[in-house]
Amino acid sequence: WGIDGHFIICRIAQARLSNASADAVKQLLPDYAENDLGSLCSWADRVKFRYHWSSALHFIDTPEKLCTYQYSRDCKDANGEKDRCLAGAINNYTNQLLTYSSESTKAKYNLTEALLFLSHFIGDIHQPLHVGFTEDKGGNTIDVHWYTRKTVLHHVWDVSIIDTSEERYYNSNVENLIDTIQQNITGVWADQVEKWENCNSTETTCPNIYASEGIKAACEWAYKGVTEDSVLKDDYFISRLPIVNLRLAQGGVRLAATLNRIFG
Ligand code: DCM
Ligand code: DCM
Ligand code: DCM
Ligand code: ZN
Ligand code: ZN
Repeated sequence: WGIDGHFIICRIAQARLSNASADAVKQLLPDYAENDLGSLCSWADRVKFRYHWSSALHFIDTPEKLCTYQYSRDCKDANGEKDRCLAGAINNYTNQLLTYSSESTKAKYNLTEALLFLSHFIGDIHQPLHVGFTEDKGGNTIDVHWYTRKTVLHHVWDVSIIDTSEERYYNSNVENLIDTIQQNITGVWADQVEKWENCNSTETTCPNIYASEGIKAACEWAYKGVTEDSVLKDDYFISRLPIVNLRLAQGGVRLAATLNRIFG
């Protein structure tokens, strides 16, 4: 996602925190963030160049056309480096944050950075093309037109669909889009939310579930009907926007659920 996608997910999440985790997040955020997790939700993108090792943690590559994800195949030894992918990073930073209440182990980690990485990566794993195909780098090598503008398919899903939605329906105001998603979470999606939150297990977070949904959505919605130099306009926008809104909602709900399990 771009800045707005991450901002939306962190804002939705922070409003759903338990008292204990709201407190922990407040303690971990730097003062200049003024207790707004959304304002630092894109921090992980800004440090890609400073922390070179982190750039491979923003995505998962899966084999062309299979439309499936498997941790052992796609992350465990990705690029010859153990667990160096988006799902491995989510597990890693979740484990780091679990040391928060233990004075003896928390000093090993920078838990402010761990919170900012985790908040960003639970967002990214809900962008379908961050769990795309190796061969096209999650849609980065597929040239398309978004209406009249030249771009790549990956960017359409990171940024363009959200931007066009904000311009067309929300008076170019991201807060209005957040309000609508929050209304849907307590409205039309209310009976699914508990299922989104749970991990089907005793795990603190479940990136493998999020990633499996992601590659499925990438095949069914993002890649579908798109070829090199496709012109994407209203047909694509109108049919894909509900998927983008759903993934933003799930990202926010699951970030909150994960933080609530971490901090109790
Ligand atoms: N790291 C991470 N997530 C992973 C693997 C590594 O955040 N899945 C981070 C933790 C270290 C940093 O990479 O702070 C540098 O690791 P290394 O020294 O192994 O390059
Ligand atoms: N790390 C982790 N999970 C991973 C990979 C790395 O928690 N999947 C952590 C362990 C160390 C740091 O990153 O704190 C350095 O990683 P490594 O020891 O793999 O170089
Ligand atoms: N990306 C991805 N899959 C890849 C490579 C990159 O999803 N195999 C993502 C990371 C960034 C965007 O695409 O969000 C652009 O990547 P970069 O800046 O590395 O070109
Ligand atoms: Zn991206
Ligand atoms: Zn990212």
